[in-house]
Amino acid sequence: MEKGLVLWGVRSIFYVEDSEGKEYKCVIKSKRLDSGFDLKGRNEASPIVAGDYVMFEKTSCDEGVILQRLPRKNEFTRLKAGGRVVQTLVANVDWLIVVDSVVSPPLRPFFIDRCLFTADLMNIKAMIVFNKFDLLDGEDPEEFKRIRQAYEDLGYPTLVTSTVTGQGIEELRNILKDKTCSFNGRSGVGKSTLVRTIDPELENKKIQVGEVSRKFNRGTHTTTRACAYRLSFGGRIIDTPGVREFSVFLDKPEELAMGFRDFRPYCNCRFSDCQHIQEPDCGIRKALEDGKINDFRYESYLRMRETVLKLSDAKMGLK
Ligand SMILES: Nc1nc2c(ncn2[C@@H]2O[C@H](COP(=O)(O)OP(=O)(O)OP(=O)(O)O)[C@@H](O)[C@H]2O)c(=O)[nH]1
Ligand SMILES: [Mg+2]
Ligand SMILES: [Zn+2]
Repeated sequence: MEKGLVLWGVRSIFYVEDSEGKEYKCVIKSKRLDSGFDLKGRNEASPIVAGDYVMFEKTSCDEGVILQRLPRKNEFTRLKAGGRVVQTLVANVDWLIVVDSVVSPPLRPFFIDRCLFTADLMNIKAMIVFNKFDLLDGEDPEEFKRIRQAYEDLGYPTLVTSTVTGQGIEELRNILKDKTCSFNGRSGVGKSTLVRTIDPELENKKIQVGEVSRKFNRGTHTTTRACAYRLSFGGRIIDTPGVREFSVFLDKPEELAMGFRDFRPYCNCRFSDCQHIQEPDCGIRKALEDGKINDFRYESYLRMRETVLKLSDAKMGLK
């Protein structure tokens, strides 16, 4: 039995790399592998994901059996299927890199905020890459600058990149070097293109990139499974499939505000169960009026609250 790293998996087959960098096509030994994750009555999409360390046994020169999943340092998890399924997208990363595009598909801070919220909840360091900066030509960069600065002020490092002009690519390489990071974000923002641009030596991996649909101005879900790549300059990058919906793994809406870094100092409302909507003496609304909380962050809070309410209703329906 030896330790291996899960590079990618599809259904019940997982590709595991041994300490010498050799890949083995593995299955899980028992029918169920205890994940140890508190699922709160939900199902889990897969107990093993890219970035997991496992104990496995080689059964031939390129096949093996997974016996155990080792404890995770962290995991990036969302709810899907109307809140009934817990899906871990990636595990054991040093940095979660939320990728969004500034244009096409248009920038969506509320999506970034869901990822950042989850990263904070799961104790993962997170940063933001704003890709496709070449397309910002002629657009209003003031609004973008304001949003970027807001994230910097919150303590999330940001980087502007373009795979067309090469802007920010060298900086990105320096960030990734000798670490394990993952690219997460919506479909079509350029995660896979960034992987290919960062390390041209991955050419033989034939990483697919897709078009952005003209009709809907969104990606076409080209990458279908998370995959860890070894970078030739040191480190690993995990490319993940773009997700359309990202619901936070949280049951109670009243826990939501505390998960927003910028809200925390102002959670001193008159009512301890304040929802920060229209209650009197609400610390959050006051901070919003005083300009201490950004309007787009409050907007994200409202949207996430709606989702959490809807999903906890759906979960009630299950019982
Ligand atoms: N103009 C411009 N286009 C880019 C840039 N980066 C990526 N693209 C284009 O964006 C489209 C989508 O890129 P992908 O890399 O497939 O996006 P993805 O985030 O991996 O999408 P999924 O795999 O579906 O999650 C492709 O047509 C890329 O050529 C960029 O910096 N500038
Ligand atoms: Mg992709
Ligand atoms: Zn309040």
